[in-house]
Amino acid sequence: MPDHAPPPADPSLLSAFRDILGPTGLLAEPDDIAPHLSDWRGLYKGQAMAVLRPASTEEVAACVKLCAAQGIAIIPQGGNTSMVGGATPEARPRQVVLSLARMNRVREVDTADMTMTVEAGLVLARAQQVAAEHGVMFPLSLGAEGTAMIGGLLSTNAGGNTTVRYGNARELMLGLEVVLPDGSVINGLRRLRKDNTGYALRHLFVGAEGTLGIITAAVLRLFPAARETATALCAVPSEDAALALFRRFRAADEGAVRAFEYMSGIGMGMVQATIEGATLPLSAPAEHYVLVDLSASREGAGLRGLMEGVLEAAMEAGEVEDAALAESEGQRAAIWRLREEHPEAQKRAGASVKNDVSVPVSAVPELIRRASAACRALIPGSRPVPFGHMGDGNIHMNLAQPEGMAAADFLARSHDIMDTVNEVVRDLGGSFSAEHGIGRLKTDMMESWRGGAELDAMRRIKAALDPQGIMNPGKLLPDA
Ligand code: FAD
Ligand code: 2HG
Ligand code: ZN
Repeated sequence: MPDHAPPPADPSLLSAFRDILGPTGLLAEPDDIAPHLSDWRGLYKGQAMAVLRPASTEEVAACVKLCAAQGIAIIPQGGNTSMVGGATPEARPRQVVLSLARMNRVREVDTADMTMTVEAGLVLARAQQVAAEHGVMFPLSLGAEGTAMIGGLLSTNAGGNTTVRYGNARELMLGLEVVLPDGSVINGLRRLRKDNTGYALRHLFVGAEGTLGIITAAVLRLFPAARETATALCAVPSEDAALALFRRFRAADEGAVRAFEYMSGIGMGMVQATIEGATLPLSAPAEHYVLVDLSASREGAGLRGLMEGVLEAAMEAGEVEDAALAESEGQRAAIWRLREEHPEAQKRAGASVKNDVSVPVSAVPELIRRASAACRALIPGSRPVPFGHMGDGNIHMNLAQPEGMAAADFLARSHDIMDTVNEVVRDLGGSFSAEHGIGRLKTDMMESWRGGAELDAMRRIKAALDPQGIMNPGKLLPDA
């Protein structure tokens, strides 16, 4: 049986789901189910007897009740852009994928309270667009924003490019509606900035990766729209210079920095080699790059002057070799494209191992240097491709296969590579899981990073809310 073939379906069960969901709410044919059974990188494959596509919270609750009564596992799925196989079912019998894609309504936008109440299946780019139509902004921003959904973003506590200014998904959420593993519903769609009524249960579900319940709707925070921006791509001589530049901008006007992203020469080379129309707006390639994005909610904020002033001082200090300032929205988008195409370029350039790690911001240069050297020593010819959110300490310390090596041979070393990077991360007081989550990829690392009382408390929370273990089995927590 191929990996993605569903186990023999129980017709009476399927018809019970169909009664709840209607004919368009249930996928049971192998060809229809297949796209939901693997991840975007094609690293994981699993099985499911059906894909449930509820259109309302009531339908989600009814499906979950039925699953709980029948002991059927549920894999919640949003845009399926997880980097860690979090939304991909395992090869277990008796499980369903529950897709939130049809729950994509904006229930309310309130520009007095600066909140937006949306359903879990709303795609992030659409949330941004709706906010803009109301003259405000939803600031979460990442490469997968055209596909990733609010429920998935909250369930992974996604970070992205703007964490340095606005925080992670958690900081952008005020209230949640959640269907618990027994089918009961927590209606916590409150839009309060202060709400200390007992345990902050809403925060338990953020970053829980679908292991504690299903987020069906959320109250999100809105912000004033950006009325002025300034964006630059800088060539810098070293990782230390990149950090020094960040400190310069922070000292000049911390509130203006919307994103501060690091890229390596190798990564930029891959983007130029594999992505059509990706052109470097600088006179020569460099070993290190930084993308600085400034924004202000008021016109006449003088961001261009701020950008030029800081870059001039940095050039005098030898921290910047060359810089290109965007002169139009088109140029700004072109600079951002060089950054956002890094994951796709890596995918096209062959096999790679991802290490989504974080360290204190001050330790980023040392992380990049030490982890790169350790990886090269482990696999001669391999190419470190560190890039990411330098301003918040989160670097994607990825490793690309040596040219000419068989992808399978390289991927067989994945855990050695992750261990090698993580050793440096641990030494620098960092985390092995910064913004993508644990998913299927990293469960076996939980014991050594969060063992003892911390992991024990997590297990007890899981057992209390999901005693049957039906919510997204095999993810986040290692098997006891
Ligand atoms: P899915 O992949 O469908 O699911 C993710 C997890 O959440 C799974 O465990 C799933 O079971 C669970 N889940 C989904 N919906 C629900 C729900 N309603 N209730 C309960 N559990 C649920 N991530 C970042 O943090 N920062 C980035 O900069 C970033 N850039 C990316 C760029 C690219 C090109 C790609 C492909 C991915 C990127 N990601 C990034 C990773 C990914 O987009 C995020 O993890 C995102 O939050 C996943 O959203 P999703 O809707 O696709 O969720
Ligand atoms: C990004 O920042 C994403 O582009 C993806 O988090 C990182 O591909 C990666 O490793
Ligand atoms: Zn990232």
